[in-house]
Amino acid sequence: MKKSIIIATGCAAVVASCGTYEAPKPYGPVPTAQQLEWQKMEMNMFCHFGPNTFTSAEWGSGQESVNEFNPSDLDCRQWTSIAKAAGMKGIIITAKHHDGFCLWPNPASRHTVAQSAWMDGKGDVLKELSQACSESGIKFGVYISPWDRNDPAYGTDKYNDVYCRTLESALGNYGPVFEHWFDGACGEGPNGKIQKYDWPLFHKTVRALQPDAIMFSDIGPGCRWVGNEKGYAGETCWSTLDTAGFTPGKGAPVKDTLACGNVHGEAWLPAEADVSIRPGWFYKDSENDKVKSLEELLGIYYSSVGRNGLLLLNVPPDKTGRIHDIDSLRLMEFREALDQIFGNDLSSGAKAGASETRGCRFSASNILDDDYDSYWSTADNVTSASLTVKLEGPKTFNRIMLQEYIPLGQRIAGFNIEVLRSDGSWEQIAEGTTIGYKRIIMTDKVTTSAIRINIEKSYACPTLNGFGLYLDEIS
Ligand code: FUL
Repeated sequence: MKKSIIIATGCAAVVASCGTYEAPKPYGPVPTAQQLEWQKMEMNMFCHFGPNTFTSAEWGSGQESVNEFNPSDLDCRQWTSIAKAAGMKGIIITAKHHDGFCLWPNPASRHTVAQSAWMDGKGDVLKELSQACSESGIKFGVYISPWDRNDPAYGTDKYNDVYCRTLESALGNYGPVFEHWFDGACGEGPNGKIQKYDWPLFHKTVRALQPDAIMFSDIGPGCRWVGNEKGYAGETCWSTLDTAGFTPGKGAPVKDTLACGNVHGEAWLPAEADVSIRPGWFYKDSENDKVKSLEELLGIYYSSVGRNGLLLLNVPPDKTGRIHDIDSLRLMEFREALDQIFGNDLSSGAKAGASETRGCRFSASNILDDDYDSYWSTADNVTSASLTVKLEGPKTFNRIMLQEYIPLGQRIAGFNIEVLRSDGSWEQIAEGTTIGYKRIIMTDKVTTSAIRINIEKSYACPTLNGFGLYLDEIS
């Protein structure tokens, strides 16, 4: 009894001495609950599939016969089990690419699976895939190209309504859609005319049908294109972007801005890095020997997920309607490598301390636990500070992972990292600008028993909620 009283008294003293600070106020734009959930997905699979799979085109003309699309052995469960085994959390399918062919029986079009000979016109890829997704816990998303090289109304006001009826059919009948992909491409239709897209109407239509869907385009409104199709975000990567005066497509911000975002940008629009595992977006026999190597995939991972982006990796099904063995084997190697690298956090058992702390609720040790919502922070007027992580003993690593607590906004704009040398001095091994949801810093192999993170510049009191040290001996 006495013992417990003493312990209780001791605890009270600690609470009193370490302050009772409130959580920091959000800084600038912050993610919605849906954007946060989306960012935590980290890696999703893109599936380009359609008439181009059979004609080997990248951009179909829209004049293809509906019978070109004829997978001999469509197996969407194979796609979802490969995605799952690879650690992907969602799949986005090109339900309609620029050629206009719809992979589902879209009543707003005469150029769909329903008019084709495939499964006697009774096939429906969206039905198959959405079911396979819900069975396996993979989220289902759609790409529906506004550019349509087949629809006779394209290039007239009427087409905006046709496109909205297409959205209604695809988004209204297959359960929850986590992401809707608006391709910004806007070329000529079958009549040589170019469409003026009614973006506000398109957004309103998606929002009404799928209130939680993240809308992708060059400028959102849910997430932004990263500005290249190679799978890398800027080394500086703000999740905020200025969108006023811009449109998706030709009116988008310049590519560098899309890669880096805008510091103090007005909207929370995190970067999505789309890249294909093959040279093209659609499957081609001729590219079977050009599937990206494990090293290339790891490089893409570090430059996308490791730079505050989300990776959307395209793995196009082949003419049978299955993902080719070459691609799936490469994905399994990729997963194995990620598990090998990131399955062993060399900071486990470490102890963290900080030069500045916002009371014990926000102590440095919060960066070492597995709770996403526990984080380290400083008092409001403090915008630079150092965290020291003392390892269980000397450890050898070459990857350092940092996470900023983005529910309160992105704040950190400059940091460096030092390691403790055996003579007791500190040596700087890396420096950077932004952190965001996740930042993986690549260094040479280093052996040390302590590491120091110096936050040099932050637009409000800094926050960090995750930290890890890893050894990559593969890439
Ligand atoms: C681009 C398209 O033109 C490509 O064909 C592909 O779908 C890529 C993901 O987006 O804008």
